[in-house]
Amino acid sequence: MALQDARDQVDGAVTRSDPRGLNFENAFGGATSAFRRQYTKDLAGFDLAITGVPFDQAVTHRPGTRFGPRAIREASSLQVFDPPYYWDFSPLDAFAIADYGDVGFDYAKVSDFPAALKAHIAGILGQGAGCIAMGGDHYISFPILQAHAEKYGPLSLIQFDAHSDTWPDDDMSRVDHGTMFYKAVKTGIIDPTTSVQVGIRTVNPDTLGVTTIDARAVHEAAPGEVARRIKAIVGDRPTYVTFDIDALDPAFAPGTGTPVWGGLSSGQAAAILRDLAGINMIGGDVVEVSPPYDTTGATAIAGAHVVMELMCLWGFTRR
Ligand SMILES: [Mn+2]
Repeated sequence: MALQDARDQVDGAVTRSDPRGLNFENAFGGATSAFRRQYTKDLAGFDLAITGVPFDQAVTHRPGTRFGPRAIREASSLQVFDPPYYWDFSPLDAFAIADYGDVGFDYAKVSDFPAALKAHIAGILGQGAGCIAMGGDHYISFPILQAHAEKYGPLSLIQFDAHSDTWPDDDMSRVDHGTMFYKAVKTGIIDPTTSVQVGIRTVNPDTLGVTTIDARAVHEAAPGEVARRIKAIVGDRPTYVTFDIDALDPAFAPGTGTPVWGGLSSGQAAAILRDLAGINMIGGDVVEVSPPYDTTGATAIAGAHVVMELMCLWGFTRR
């Protein structure tokens, strides 16, 4: 690409005519859609939609993830010049990918939020596109999983996380980022026997039957071996991948609400995600990126890398 062409290319989020392809506009300027993809709610002709869920009212400790989608979009502008390393294709070239914008909701009507998010995701899936979501706190995975399960049936879950998020929900009504996978198991949208949590390093004696590969187990095995164990658990079943950025050690992702030491390095996560290629991934999310605690921007950059890896995993079997 000639420098002059690059100078001509600006605001690809609204001006690009081809939904496929890399993007060479200045990383520091222009409208910051996710990966410089076209902003649209009309998914005719699109394969995959990236959407933001700026919701952080379900946290137990520090808020701030409502600013996550915006920060990940900005960080993603660094990842559109080249194909992703380790992969033999670029999802940005191989697929028509849209930035579907954010879910709309009334911040002061928290009880209305779950239904609003589920309908938002169903609106994407109903147009025949896949969906990758950017949080937001981890509660958002529950309405998103509900929408996917209505289309695909009970799902296998791969959850990267410091916390199990399977704490009991007394009347199943909590909007809580620590109980949503309890509800997902109890309501049958997740099959615990074919699901796995990776990077866990907080106590929860009842895993509800979900396999745990805790942080120490990750550290004591090669990334490729961890990926093989995960793939053996989910097999070829329809699988949803949720990546809580606090799966990474606070040294790599300090900008999150409930950090715990002893976590995965970004290098371990990158290698594990790459070696999951071939799973039947039907959707995914990255959650808990909290820009107010992300003083260097490293957490948002990690979040954008995870979204890229999720796009690769989604696209690997669909090329
Ligand atoms: Mn979590």
